[in-house]
Amino acid sequence: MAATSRAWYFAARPEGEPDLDCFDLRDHEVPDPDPGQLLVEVRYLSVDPYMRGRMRDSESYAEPWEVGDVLQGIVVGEVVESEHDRFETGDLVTGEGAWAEHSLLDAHEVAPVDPRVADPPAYLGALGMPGRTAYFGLLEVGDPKPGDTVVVSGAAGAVGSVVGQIATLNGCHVVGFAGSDEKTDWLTEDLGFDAAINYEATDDYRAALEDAAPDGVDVYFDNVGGPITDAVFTKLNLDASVAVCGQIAHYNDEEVPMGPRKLPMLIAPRASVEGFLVGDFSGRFREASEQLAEWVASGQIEHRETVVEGLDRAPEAFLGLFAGENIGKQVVQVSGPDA
Ligand code: NAP
Ligand code: FER
Repeated sequence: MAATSRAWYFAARPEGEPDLDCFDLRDHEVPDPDPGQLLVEVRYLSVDPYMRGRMRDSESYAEPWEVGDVLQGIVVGEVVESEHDRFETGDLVTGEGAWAEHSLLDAHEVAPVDPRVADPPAYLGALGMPGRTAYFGLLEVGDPKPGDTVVVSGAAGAVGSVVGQIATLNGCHVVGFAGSDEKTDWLTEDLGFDAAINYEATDDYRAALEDAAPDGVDVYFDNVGGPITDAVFTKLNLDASVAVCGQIAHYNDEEVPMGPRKLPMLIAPRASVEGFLVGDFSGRFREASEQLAEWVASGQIEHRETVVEGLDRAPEAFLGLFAGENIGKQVVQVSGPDA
């Protein structure tokens, strides 16, 4: 039976900072699932920085949204109708769906959610795409050695908080940049970071880094770009590596900011700077998911989600990413026992 569901539509492309006018909440008809599809009741919806890229009218790693489209994102949901023999009604799954109460998912593209390993929203964070990004970006691109100093920006976010903890497990000296005392306290008191810098409370990032990373920087995991990255570039050690994961400080820019940049700082340390996409490692997702689940189940990696209640607040949750309102992974609870 086809379901009627409220869903968020893309209403207008933003210029600069997006706002609530970019979004429109309407009813839509969800068709019956075709063979190979699952109809799910959405429990949790992920909002992610890359979605800002999908609002642009230009091809990138993610296909642009067209005005009038239902917005897409990774969800955790409960199967209410299955047209695939691997899944049955009542199963919890995660996969690409819609910003909606009900969504059709492709059964070949979903993964099971096991609430015995972690609460379901963790499958959008440490046990989902952000966790895998941290795992491959740090271990394969950054490639730290025990004793190295690893610096991560956006350190209290979904990706950054996992990066720092994996670096700690690898015997590194770990320093994070984040935007509040509550965040830096979480990093040093709960997650085992050696030091954390609240960049909103200091003007001199370079001096703060000299204190936090007295031996210089061997690996920089960059989630943000901008002036934090400029400061880290001045402290790179010989053969340092920079893993460029994200540049959220620039996602709302309409023009590439020009001016004196820090590339000369890469010459003497012979530093390598490498961008990557988590999808580059899709052939190894099972390995990452198993390792992350083991670390989470054993308590070696802590995870945290900031939960905004209600589908109607999804745009607000997305916009909050650019104001640093989340600690850990930002999710929206759409339905469920406690919604
Ligand atoms: P997140 O870190 O959970 O959320 C974004 C955070 O960015 C905010 O909480 C905020 O924290 C910080 N931020 C926002 N504007 C900033 C600015 N102007 N300067 C410094 N920090 C700022 O998001 P996430 O999902 O983990 O993603 C982190 C980064 O990784 C993003 O750039 C994302 O695009 C990227 N990413 C890349 C891949 C890939 O495959 N390459 C995959 C996933 C994510 P503060 O309070 O600290 O400012
Ligand atoms: C992001 C989330 C995902 C991002 C990139 C990706 C640069 C890439 C995903 C893929 O591999 O397709 O925030 O920012």
